[in-house]
Amino acid sequence: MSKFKRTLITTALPYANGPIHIGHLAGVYVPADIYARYLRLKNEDVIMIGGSDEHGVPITLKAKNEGVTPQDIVDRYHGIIKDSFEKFGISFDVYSRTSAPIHHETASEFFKKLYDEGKFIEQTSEQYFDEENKQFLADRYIIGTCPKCGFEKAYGDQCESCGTSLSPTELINPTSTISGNQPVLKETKHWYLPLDQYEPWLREWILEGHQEWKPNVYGQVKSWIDGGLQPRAVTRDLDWGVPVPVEGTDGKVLYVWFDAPIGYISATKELTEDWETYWKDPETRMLHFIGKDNIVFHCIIFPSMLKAEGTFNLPENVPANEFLNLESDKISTSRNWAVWLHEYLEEFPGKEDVLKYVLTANAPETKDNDFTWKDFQARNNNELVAILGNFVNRALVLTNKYYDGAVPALGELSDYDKEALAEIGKIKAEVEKSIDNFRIRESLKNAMDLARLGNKYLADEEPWKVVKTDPERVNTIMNICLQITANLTICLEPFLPFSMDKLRGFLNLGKMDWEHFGSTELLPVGHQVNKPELLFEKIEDATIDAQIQKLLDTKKANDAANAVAKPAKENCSFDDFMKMDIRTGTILEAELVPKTKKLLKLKIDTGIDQRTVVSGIAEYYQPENIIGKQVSILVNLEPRKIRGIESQGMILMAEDADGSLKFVSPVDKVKNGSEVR
Ligand code: B3M
Ligand code: ZN
Repeated sequence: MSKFKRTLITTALPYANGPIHIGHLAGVYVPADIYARYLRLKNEDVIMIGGSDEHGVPITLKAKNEGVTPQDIVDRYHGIIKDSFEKFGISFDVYSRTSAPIHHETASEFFKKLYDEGKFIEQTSEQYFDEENKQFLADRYIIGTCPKCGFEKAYGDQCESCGTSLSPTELINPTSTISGNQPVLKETKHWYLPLDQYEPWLREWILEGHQEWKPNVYGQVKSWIDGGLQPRAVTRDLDWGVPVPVEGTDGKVLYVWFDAPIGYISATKELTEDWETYWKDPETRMLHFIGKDNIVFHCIIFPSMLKAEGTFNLPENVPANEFLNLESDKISTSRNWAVWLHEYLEEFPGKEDVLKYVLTANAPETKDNDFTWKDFQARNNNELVAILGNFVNRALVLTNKYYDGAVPALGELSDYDKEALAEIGKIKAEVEKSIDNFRIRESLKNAMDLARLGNKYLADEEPWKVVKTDPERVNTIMNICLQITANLTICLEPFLPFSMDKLRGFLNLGKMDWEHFGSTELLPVGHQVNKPELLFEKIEDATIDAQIQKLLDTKKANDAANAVAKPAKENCSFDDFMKMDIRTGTILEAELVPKTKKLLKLKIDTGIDQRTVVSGIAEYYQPENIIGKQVSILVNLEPRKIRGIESQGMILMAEDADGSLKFVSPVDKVKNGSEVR
């Protein structure tokens, strides 16, 4: 492995202010996990670091909205996130959190060292201050009118209506969301990392020294550097975070993007006393797995911090991914447009590998990609079931049938046999080449070629026919199929760890290192295999339709929440209004109008009489649930025939934003026949 003896893999620390979704998994954790498992199979020295990012303003805002402490929030989501990772088999060597004392200590020391060595510049600026609550306001705590589009609830850092980035002082009529008052500008002192001073070094280190980085990463870094780097504040006025370790700085904490990457160091300390070997020995290779929105922090800011500190290694590569969309729409927590991992785990038990497979096969490595449920189903049914599952199942079933499960001996090899066996080694080389270059998506395709090879070989050789004419020949065919199957357990282990574990169980085989991949003698003659179960099962249309419906419901709910009330109709005269005779009445009977889905036939006690009304509410109310309900009814509407029934009046309904109908009833019971005016 060239000049490196070991690898430190870091994975972006998810914010502990919500659960995680498929976008996180596809962009960061699945590729990192595949890579780490691959290195472990090669017996390399590797550790994979993860943890929750538990500081930052969004967490304090959420806590405030819910009336709980920030610690309550991060405890809740750290638990949910950690649990989802475990169940998906993301193989962290440590999963830590930035509210841990070891992290506070580590981040604090790191800052102090740079501070003592004069690596920061001190700068005083004016920032908004809430006088009532005696606190400086983070950008997100200030709302006001957007100077660009006039939206009245723009945040201090961004207008969510037109997307413009803002600074708080650009807002018209700024208001503190804490007190509701107008904040005042007040001087405050902060420490800045002078990134401008690191620019020449960054150019040399990345733009010249790391041209092998992925084009999306390299390109983004280059455009940041070419745009000119500015000093970056590394402290904030906030009461949640790592306190600034300097006298007289009460109410100030380290900026979340200063402390979070140091979280990788703290987590390593939590894992091993030997943490310095992983961070400082030049023979350690550090890799940051992240999503594209984190590139500047991992390629420019954190390396500059490490450079300033002086004793740490720099990342050797940052294989950042683009974004995953969901059914052609950007994944969004606030719009609930996501496939949440904790929900998937409940709805698709035992199918963790399937999701990992689909997310890898469709990984947003070089461009944004789209997750669709139809594609999920197709990849499961046409690839995992029809190719991989089908091949190994037939290989094992036939071995049990012809040989009672004992591996038969190879006979004389045909050219085709030799070709098939040689192909195993070639596939291994392909997988290695792509995975070593962080082309994980391609490496999965290469790995699946082994299953394709097996499937094709078996279909071409047709042992179930040959057995009738040349049973000796079948020994060779089945031996080759079984050797391919055994190789699959190594080849696909990094990608489908739960399934390969199962397959090893069917084969009655232990876990093998990567170096054995390619051998055509993994299963000795006479080795006893077990009866197989299905490795993957078909996913039916109904299951997929239910998921699609769930998303449609989300869309509908979002549309409803965003809908604005229709403008008022033209004025009518008081006399016109008084022509309508609206009364209260009680539903006495209700039944579905035969052969319809929407109509109910109701019998209403109007106080004046009992009459029949046909109403289009059957989608919203069950007949048996509305008997005895008091409603409002227009009693002097001309009778109309609906489906052959004379309807004498109209029940008043309020139409909700999603189109559903609700009764307009008196809040307190009144006498039937009371006039509604
Ligand atoms: N929590 C941002 C994010 O989740 C941030 C990553 C920190 S990595 C040190 O996108
Ligand atoms: Zn705007």
